[in-house]
Amino acid sequence: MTRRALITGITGQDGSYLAELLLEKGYEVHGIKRRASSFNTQRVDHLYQDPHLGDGRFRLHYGDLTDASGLTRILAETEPHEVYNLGAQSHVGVSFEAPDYTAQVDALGTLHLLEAIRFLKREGETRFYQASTSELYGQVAEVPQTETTPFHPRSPYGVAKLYAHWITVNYREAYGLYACNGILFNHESPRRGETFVTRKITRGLARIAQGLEPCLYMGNLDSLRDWGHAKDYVRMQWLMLQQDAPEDFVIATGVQHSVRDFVTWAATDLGVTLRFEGNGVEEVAVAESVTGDLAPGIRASDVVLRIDPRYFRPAEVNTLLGNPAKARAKLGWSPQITAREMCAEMVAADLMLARQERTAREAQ
Ligand code: NDP
Ligand code: GDR
Repeated sequence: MTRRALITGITGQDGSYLAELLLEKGYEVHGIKRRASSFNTQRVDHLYQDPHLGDGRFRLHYGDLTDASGLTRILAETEPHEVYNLGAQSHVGVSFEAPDYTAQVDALGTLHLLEAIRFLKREGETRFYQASTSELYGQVAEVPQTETTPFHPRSPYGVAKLYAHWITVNYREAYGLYACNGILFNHESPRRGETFVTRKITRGLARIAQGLEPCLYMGNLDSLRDWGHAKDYVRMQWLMLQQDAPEDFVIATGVQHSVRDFVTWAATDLGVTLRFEGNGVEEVAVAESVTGDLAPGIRASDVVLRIDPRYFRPAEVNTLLGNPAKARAKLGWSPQITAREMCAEMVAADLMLARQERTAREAQ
């Protein structure tokens, strides 16, 4: 029998990789996309087949996590065996500017899905995966963080996700739903949204290297994160729903780096050695030497990075480091791609895009 999955957030980074993985495994994949005034399906366009021509195993439905009745209808129509709730207002910085909306989508959106699953009672089990986050730890009380580390979120995003986390646990305990949380640490890829720090760095420096922009403006360079690759992490999302009993798992690499490290790596991959000068908001990064075959952007002695206080957050999560021991022991999972390798992949992808844009501009 063909298994059916429903993915919210299918147009996002993780949703696109998870859809690919499930299609490879033979699933029928249904995804929820939001109505937007311009195209927002670029990350999954390569999966789309004309339902009249292809095998129709990939289908998109209009919906929104704030629209409970719409979600219930989609669940009733698609009758999924597995629901992956990846949809969210997922930007921590933006959540300070849109706290109410973030709560509606990230907290109540999760409740809407759980309620729909509980009421519809598909014949056989509907398993539920919740995209929980290391942002729950916030002001960390323990290093490294495990499934039992206390939570202290530091943003409206983190607090909304805390509700989503506990309502998932609650529906498991109260109604016996197969529902679990993947507490995922930061994971990135060439498909990462352009305003998250890793992609902002690889895209920004690649554009400077191609002469498309003069300078990259950043926030807190001292922030420490445990970065993995999204492809490794979606494998875990699927594995968590294949167990005999539902459980929550931390997914992380167990290795930590600073934002400044990531800037240095990306510059190195572009053939640029950086020197950091100054302190706090006065800090800048200067290109000390340039060896790459670059045109016509960075020259030695150019300032390529400046601090802009607007990118500091009202409350920061300074350090996160996960311990994935439980996932390793129980699910046999370990990440295959290091943060350094991932940075090189992201730089190569962004350099290609920047080169294409420069060529297009020159042709005008
Ligand atoms: P993205 O920001 O790339 O994708 C978010 C997805 O949610 C997009 O498809 C977006 O649609 C959709 N979405 C946003 N608002 C709504 C809404 N109101 N109704 C329906 N869908 C909506 O996130 P990621 O792929 O990086 O992350 C996936 C999930 O994992 C998120 O829940 C995130 O919070 C969580 N997470 C991510 C981590 C990471 O490091 N990437 C780590 C831990 C947790 P659109 O394309 O139209 O904007
Ligand atoms: P995060 O990711 O907040 O950890 O949330 P992000 O990449 O936005 O920030 C990581 C760290 O970098 C610092 N930083 C900057 N961040 C951004 N976005 N832009 C900047 O210019 C900048 N300069 C420094 C931040 O202050 C922060 O400390 C991500 C999201 O994917 C969440 O959805 C997910 O839950 C968590 O990861 C785990």
